[in-house]
Amino acid sequence: MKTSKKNHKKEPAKSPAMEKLSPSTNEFQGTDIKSLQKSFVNHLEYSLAKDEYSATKRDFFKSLALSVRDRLIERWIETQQTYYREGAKRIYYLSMEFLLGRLLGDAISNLGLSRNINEAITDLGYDPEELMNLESDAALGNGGLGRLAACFLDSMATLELPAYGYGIRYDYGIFYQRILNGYQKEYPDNWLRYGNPWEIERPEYIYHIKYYGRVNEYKDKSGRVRFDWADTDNIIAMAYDTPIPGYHNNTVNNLRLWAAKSTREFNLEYFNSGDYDRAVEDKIESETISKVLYPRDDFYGGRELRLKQEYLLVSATLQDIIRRYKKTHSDNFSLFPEKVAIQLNDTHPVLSIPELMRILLDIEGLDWDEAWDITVKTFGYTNHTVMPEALEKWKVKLLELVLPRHLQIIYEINRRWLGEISQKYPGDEERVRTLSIIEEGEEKNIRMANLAIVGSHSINGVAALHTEILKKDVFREFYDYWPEKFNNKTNGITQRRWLKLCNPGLSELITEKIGENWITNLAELKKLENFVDDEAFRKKWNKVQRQNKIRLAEYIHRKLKTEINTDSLFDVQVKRLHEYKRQLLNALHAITLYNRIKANPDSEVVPRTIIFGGKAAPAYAMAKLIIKLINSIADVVNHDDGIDDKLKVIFIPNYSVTLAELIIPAADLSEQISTAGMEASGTGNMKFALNGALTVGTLDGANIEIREEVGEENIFIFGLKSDEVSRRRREGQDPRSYYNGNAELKKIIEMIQNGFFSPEEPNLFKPIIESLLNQGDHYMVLADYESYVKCQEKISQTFLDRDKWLKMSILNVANMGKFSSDRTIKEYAKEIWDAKSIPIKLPHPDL
Ligand code: NBG
Repeated sequence: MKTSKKNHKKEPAKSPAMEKLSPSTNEFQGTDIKSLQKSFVNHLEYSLAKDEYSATKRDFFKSLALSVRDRLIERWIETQQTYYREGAKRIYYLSMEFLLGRLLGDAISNLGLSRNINEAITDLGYDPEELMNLESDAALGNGGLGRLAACFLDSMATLELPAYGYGIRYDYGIFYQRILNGYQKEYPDNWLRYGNPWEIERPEYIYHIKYYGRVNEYKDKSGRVRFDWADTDNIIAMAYDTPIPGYHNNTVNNLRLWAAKSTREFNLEYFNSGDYDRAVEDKIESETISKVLYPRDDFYGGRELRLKQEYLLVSATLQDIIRRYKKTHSDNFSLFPEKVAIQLNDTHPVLSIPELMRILLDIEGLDWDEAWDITVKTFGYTNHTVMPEALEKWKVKLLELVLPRHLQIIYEINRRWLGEISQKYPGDEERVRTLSIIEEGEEKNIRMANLAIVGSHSINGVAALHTEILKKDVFREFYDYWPEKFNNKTNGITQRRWLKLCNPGLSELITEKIGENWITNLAELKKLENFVDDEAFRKKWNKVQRQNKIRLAEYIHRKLKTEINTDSLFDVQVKRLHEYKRQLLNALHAITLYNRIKANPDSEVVPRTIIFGGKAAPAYAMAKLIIKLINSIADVVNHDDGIDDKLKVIFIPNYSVTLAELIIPAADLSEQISTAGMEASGTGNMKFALNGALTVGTLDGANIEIREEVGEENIFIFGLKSDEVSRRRREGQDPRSYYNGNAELKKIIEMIQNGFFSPEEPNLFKPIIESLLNQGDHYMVLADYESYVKCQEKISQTFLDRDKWLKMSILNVANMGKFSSDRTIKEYAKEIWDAKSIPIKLPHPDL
């Protein structure tokens, strides 16, 4: 930032001209209604060049966003200056994904401007909510991992931690999903089409990023062997900054996203010889590096472009971190780990480890041992999945081509590491093979998780069970060697977005009873337990939930033209489509209910609306087929006159952060039914429970800890446990025995198999049946079917007792304190980063 270039030890002197414009007289800063209106009108005219006749609704949204952004700027600058002045230890959160969603509502709420903005805009004759709905989602992430990063940014700013997010500014975020004829179709998410009012372009922060080339060895003046990475193809990384305000404080942290730019607009040689196309080709090729987010989570693809993306993030970020460090410490790197903590969000940014080594060795001239000591003390690594297909490996051949110096460094790290363990375990070759960073074989691979563990001082899982699985199974040998490096940090969510913002009705009701401290201290919710037996309170709770259900029903009606029964049990599963998340099990249950109603048309049933939402990776054929199956079931069920409004199946297209904010507060039941041992944590589970939905779930991920908090009488648990799943997988199971042993299940499978749901294409769902019956049913869908259906029966019975259900709902909310990302971040700050809060004082506190 410009101001930070000044001498940060003194208050920067203001020129007389600046003095005149100082914020205390600056109308753009005022938070009263008149000043807000003035800002709004000024932006419309002077930033957007529109008048009341030519302005579109989107212009009004933009003017509003820019007016709110103005109110962040002074705090933003002051925050950065304070960090310099105080010599703060900085936290850097490196992530290939930030699933931010919309930012306007969040900024308004965190600034405490909700009431005044509402009045100001309404008074001008516009509907603030309508304007806010015009903001497009910043959807630079796939699912839980990206949303977690966004929740963490909010918590770090609220806790006044000197933190920076670093990521990639993809031109296209996660694809837009439409459902056509029951099939998922992907469309580009052109989220920047109308500009992005939040980001500030920083052409002054550009860095060269090198690829390819070769490594030259030479001797420096003192005769030491050094390495130089030369003849590289270069591109430029350019910074775009987004302000991240804390809640009701003066902290505004920075999220810096990198875009790839060509080093030159044109290749002049081609241009001069008349080959215009060729001349721009280079530029286009360089800039594709930050074009698009890879739409797979829990899966690693091994593509060259993805490797280049990862290195773009890593190289630009480390150059930026070191530039900032040197401003205060010049080239004294011994203090680096005391001033810098870097958290690696999964293995995606793990090239940071050899990159920091390269900078310290080749550029700064440190020797290996010193550089390595600094590196290990600086990095922490968070693992987010145990699925083998998700653990990144890069082909040695590819690395050798794209990042030859890094490959050398990784080899040297591994040589020293293997030396260390061979000493500890002489002759134990099997163990050495497992611990090696290099996977031997026909094609050699670099195992990025192993590199992460060796190069970090902390390795954490994201829920208690997950961390145990890492220690006992996935990284067992590492845990044996370094038990002290491993720790758990159970995920959390920010209550500012996931209760206050998305569920204003419930928030107000809660605040009315227990005050508003829960907004920054979620444990306060415990006080709600005092009102469980208060009938009037329960009535109000019920009313809020009803209104949320009506709001969702209206959306579904508008979008899908399907009428749903708002008295029915809203049974919701929204999340990425994955076999391990078992949307299929839920679909089998839907068919079960359908068959039961058909068999006994006159019997009383608890009406249900089963709602699905979620994207399947475009290349994940099985997940896409499951979407088609759900929509085919919906087609049959929703058009069957005999079913009436006893059962509806709904697939809401294009699940996103913004849709989550609409759907989650309307749920009665939250489906968290992954195969035990496979969902590292889950965070949707927390969002639903915080909004009063009851959970049906397996003992997986954070479900286990949710059960601990809310009590087993307030959650519906079913199914195999994770050790039972492992045992069956080890010893083999016979999925057919479940099929033969349960007549209802058998009938369902046969219906799918015989084309009941796909009469035009009877074999359409064969791959699903094959995976269940003939390929071992890896995800234990059949094994868990019976226990799931029984559990669902109990849920329906409970739903009939409205009072009981409401009490359970209140008790769930009351006991969600643990699952605030504020709690998670405090643990990271204390146990991994050793970082302290730095409150920001504004130079003009009276504003
Ligand atoms: C996901 C897990 C979730 C977990 C989030 C956030 C990846 C690789 N992992 O269970 O599947 O809640 O990470 O930790 O996206």
